[in-house]
Amino acid sequence: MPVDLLSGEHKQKDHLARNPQGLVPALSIDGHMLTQSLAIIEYLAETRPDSTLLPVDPLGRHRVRALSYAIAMDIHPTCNLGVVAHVMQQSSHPDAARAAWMRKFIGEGLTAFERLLDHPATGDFCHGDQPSMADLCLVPQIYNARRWNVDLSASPRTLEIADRAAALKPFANARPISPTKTT
Ligand SMILES: N[C@@H](CCC(=O)N[C@@H](CS)C(=O)NCC(=O)O)C(=O)O
Repeated sequence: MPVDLLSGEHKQKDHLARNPQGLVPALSIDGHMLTQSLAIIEYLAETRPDSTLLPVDPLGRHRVRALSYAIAMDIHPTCNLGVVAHVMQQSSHPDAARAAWMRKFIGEGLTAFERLLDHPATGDFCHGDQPSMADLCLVPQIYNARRWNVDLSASPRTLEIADRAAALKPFANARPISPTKTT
């Protein structure tokens, strides 16, 4: 079910019962409430082995995890709602501080990601020709980069792959309901 971050719904009792961290996502599946996106995706990969979320070979699994972590652990946490709200509080020009912060961390992170994609295993998607966990991490990060007008000119391959993935129905179904200008 959708959780409205802008109205603070994720910090309300109902959502805290789903995830005591007060963060999204939380997934109710197989009779359990699961949190932490990467852990959720790994659970899905393990319990739905026909999915292409993680490759079968150890080196491929490492690469998909490394690409995923580059976004979910290195870029995303610096641009989260609570972090950026704190940055804004420290500045006398909060909107400008937020925009500069987003451009720096998302821009630098995606420039490095483009270099990671310069690899023989990159295909139509981040790893090979099927969407994997890495594409699941990439699509929302590109969505966020565009919201903040991050200069993506150094990341053409990243953008091409993200747009290809975003056009697939499951990705389209997962788009945020109401894009708004907050973190
Ligand atoms: N490591 C967590 C991060 C979750 C997270 O930070 N989600 C964001 C939305 S993408 C959120 O709930 N932000 C609300 C806030 O920072 O208050 C995961 O991957 O699930």
